Amino acid sequence: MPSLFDTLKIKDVTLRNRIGVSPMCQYSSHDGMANDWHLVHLGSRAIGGAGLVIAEATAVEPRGRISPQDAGLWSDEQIEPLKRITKFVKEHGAVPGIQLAHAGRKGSAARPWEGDQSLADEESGWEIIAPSPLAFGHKLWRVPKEMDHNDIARVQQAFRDATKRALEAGYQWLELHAAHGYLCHSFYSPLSNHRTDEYGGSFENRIRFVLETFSAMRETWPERLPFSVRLSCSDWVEGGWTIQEAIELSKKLKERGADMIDCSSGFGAPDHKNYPFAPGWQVPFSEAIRKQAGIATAAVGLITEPKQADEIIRKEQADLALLARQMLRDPYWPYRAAIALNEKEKAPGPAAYAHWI
Ligand code: 8CM
Repeated sequence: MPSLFDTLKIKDVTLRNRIGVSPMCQYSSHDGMANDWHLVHLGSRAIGGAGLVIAEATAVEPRGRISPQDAGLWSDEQIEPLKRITKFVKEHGAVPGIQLAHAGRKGSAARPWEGDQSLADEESGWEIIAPSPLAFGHKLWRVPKEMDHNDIARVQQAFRDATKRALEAGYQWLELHAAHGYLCHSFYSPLSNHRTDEYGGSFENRIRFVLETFSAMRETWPERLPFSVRLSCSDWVEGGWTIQEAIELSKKLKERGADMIDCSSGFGAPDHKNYPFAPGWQVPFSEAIRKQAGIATAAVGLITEPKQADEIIRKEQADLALLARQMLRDPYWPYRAAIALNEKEKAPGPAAYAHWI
């Protein structure tokens, strides 16, 4: 029976344990460039003992940023500061990962602590794109331009180019952000995709964009390195995307070379009143995809307690536990978890700390 402090080998990469830092937007970049904040933020969590540290949603083109302060990999200049971070993360025993993203119709917004609302052109906003010209709603009032076939090809090329840059920057784990109402999710959800061409309508057509984008990235990303896809496994809305569709999509991603599905949900529409927020609320999606699509999964969402995370792994509901907000509260969570689970020897800490604690 696997447990939280067992290693996890996927392709040529071995994680020292089953604890991952979920990608978390810092909204702290200038022109998409990483800086000392990102080094300290990600570096602390590597020192903190996680097996995998996934850098925040990183835009593949400027139009694909959520906010003006998002991280980016749309230019070669953005590689160098990331190299410093990946080197540090590796030196401290964690595997550096990166989540590549395009915000689609949720782009051009103020960062959360500045209101989360759409930014107008004169407030440093920009034209956004999506499968259909439908605004997200609530504070995100901007109406996106409907993508034509040129736009689709250009965005997919941007994902390919950013993948190449991620490899050059030293990342060893790639994730495609295909959840939370951003571009890929907005194609596969019937709520946001009203197209009548081959990218809309039937299930096969709605998943075409994410499958093509994934394949373009997989061709570029070395076969020996892991590649995960974060999905919204349900829209939590009557008439929206369902877990059955997410299972079918996961099977197709597996056939095309995906190594893991990172199982999240929702956030494709502004109304969250149907979401059953509770500890481990998205774990059933991970379990269903792991069993029914036969692919490794990551569980994410309100995982805070060592025993809870360990049980998810022991019950084989997921192969990896991703922690987000709990890692903001406590970068040293893996050490505390090792002590709580009587496995202190599996997480001794960096030498400069271990002797004293
Ligand atoms: C912010 C940016 C991008 C995301 C996010 C958030 C916040 C919560 C979340 O996902 O679940 O994908």
